[in-house]
Amino acid sequence: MSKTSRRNLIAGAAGVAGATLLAKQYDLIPPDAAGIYGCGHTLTYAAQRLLIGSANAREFKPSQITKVPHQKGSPPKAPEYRQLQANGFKEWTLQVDGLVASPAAFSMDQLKNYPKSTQITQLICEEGWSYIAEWSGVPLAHILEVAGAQPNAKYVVYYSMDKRIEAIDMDEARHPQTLVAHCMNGGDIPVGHGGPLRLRAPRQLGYKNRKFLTRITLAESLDNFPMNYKYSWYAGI
Ligand SMILES: Nc1nc2c(c(=O)[nH]1)N[C@H]1C(S)=C(S)[C@@H](COP(=O)(O)O)O[C@H]1N2
Ligand SMILES: [Mo]
Repeated sequence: MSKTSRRNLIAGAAGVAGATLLAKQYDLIPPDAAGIYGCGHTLTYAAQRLLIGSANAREFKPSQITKVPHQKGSPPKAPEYRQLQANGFKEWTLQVDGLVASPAAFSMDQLKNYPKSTQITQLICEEGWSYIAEWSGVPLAHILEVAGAQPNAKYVVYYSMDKRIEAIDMDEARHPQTLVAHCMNGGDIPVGHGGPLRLRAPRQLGYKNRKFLTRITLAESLDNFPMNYKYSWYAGI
């Protein structure tokens, strides 16, 4: 987008209606735009996407890693999870489907053999706490490439063993810091932090960083997914 169009959008922000129109023009209407908070969600998403673009989340030094990181919630109660855990998560798979050329189930071994990226980043919960940790895993962009993401895919919807569902747009999905993480602080991801597999999107708030990742579906729209919009769909920091 040109500098002029950016300026236009920012100027438009003075009037919500104007900004919403411009956001629409640039395809920056978030999927939870409807309802009372709609205008606010649209402004946050459009403004962040245009101003921040592909900026990286801040990275930290090893000495800054939090000694005892906060663990939120408990591991999935499903017997299936316990069985997989008892076998060292060797049988865990990541299903990739939807708008891809080759739907597939990736094993942990396969994922561990893909290119690996490491980052020391902060996980920030909307409740007001945070921690810094090292994460390693496969860039989600690589998995999208292997599976053959179709050009009409607009969202990556993801599922976890505890049935929670989340989604990010393709910009976030292809951002080099967005990982399908299988390592935390140099070892396997502990169960308390989402082992064996977690979506790590350090530019997004905690709740977008789903633990116990089981499935990724590419979609053109979120209309037919049971999304939970308790929090804003776009959680850029
Ligand atoms: N599957 C799953 N992932 C989840 C959650 C959850 O309840 N289930 N909670 C989210 C929220 S709100 C936060 S803040 C982080 C907390 O991660 P932590 O336990 O590593 O601190 O996990 C996120 N990922
Ligand atoms: Mo959170």
